[in-house]
Amino acid sequence: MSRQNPNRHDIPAIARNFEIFGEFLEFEPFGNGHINDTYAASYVQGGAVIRYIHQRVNHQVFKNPIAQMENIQRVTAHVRKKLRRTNRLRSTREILTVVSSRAGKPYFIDEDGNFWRTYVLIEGARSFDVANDPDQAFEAARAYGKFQRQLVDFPPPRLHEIIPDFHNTPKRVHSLEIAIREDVAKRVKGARKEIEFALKRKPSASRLLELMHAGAMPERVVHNDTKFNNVLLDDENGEGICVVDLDTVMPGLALYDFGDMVRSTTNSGAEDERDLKRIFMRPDLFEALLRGYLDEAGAFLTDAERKNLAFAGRLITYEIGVRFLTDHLSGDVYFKTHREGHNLDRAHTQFKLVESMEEQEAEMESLVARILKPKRRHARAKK
Ligand code: ADP
Ligand code: GN1
Ligand code: MG
Repeated sequence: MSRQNPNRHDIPAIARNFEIFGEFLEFEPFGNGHINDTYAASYVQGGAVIRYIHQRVNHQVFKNPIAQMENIQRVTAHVRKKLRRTNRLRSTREILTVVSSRAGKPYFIDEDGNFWRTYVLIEGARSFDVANDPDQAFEAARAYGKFQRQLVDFPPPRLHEIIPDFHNTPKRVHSLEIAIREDVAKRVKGARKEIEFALKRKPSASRLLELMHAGAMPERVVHNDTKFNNVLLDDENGEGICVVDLDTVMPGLALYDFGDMVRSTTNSGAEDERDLKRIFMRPDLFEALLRGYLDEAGAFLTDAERKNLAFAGRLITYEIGVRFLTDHLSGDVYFKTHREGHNLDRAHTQFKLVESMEEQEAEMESLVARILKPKRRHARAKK
């Protein structure tokens, strides 16, 4: 099992390698991400306490952190330029800010070969693992939609593909099949039902890729990891103010982002809830996501993208379920786990959610159709 041990890293020593002025006060592990080791550290600068995020990049997952930081810097610079034009005060609150190392690099490599980066910590806002109400879902989706919109005119060269085939669902299923065949952790026997569920749905795994290859869906610069807890909501007014976790920002489909919003936000329970009776797709949250996302992305989405909004939710939920199941069968080597069978529980929950979306397919599609329908102007109102 992989766990985060807060004493594992000498954060004050790491922190000294970044361009931060003032006295180091304290640090604590931060957030609930499944991949990196994230810490919030406080400093006293000129009499005020200022916080930064220090983050160890998981280099097992991200094999080329230098290319990753290049992507992150280009993307954040592009968005910041736009923010500055409208409101300079928001330019370090609505997009991540990378803090340079003392050597002038956007990262620092420690003596154990760990790769560290530092961000300005965005204050007065937080992320949630589970959405409480439609307002939160709306705000999160609007923030992710806005992020895509801000990147619609992102200039060449093409961003590095940080993890190739990250959302290639058929390849994810293929990796599952390999894990079943190899059965390295001897867990196949205990996961028969989940395996059967996953393999039965293999035929629909390639729909979005086929549309992309047919030219109906454009490649865009997208976030690729639009989990509900990767967006910060303002403490005071609940507004979705900043999208974080830019590790996987790279070329992809707009619907990968919408799909993962649906997976992580419309769930009636936690991602790893064990009591499956509590898991279903909440249509009120789905509707809020649609409205929030389309508020920003409605202006640029193609017809094929619009028509597949509901399908994308089911596909990405299935895909992440397949990934959790694969990791379980491989002995928990990718996602952080905090208990025995954690990845299997997560897979279980994702598949229950897929089932709930299958049952509510007609309702989801009609919600999409209703929201996309152009508002009819009252003939006389114009006179
Ligand atoms: P992981 O890749 O492991 O998911 P994240 O980059 O998402 O790591 O960081 C983990 C959590 O830390 C996020 O979900 C968010 O709550 C918080 N976080 C990350 N960066 C910032 C930041 N700059 N300001 C405030 N909170 C942040
Ligand atoms: C990981 O990093 P985090 O916790 O935001 C994963 C996503 C999965 C998600 C499932 C780089 O996201 O792809 O959808 O867990 N990130 C990576 O909760 O693999
Ligand atoms: Mg995250």
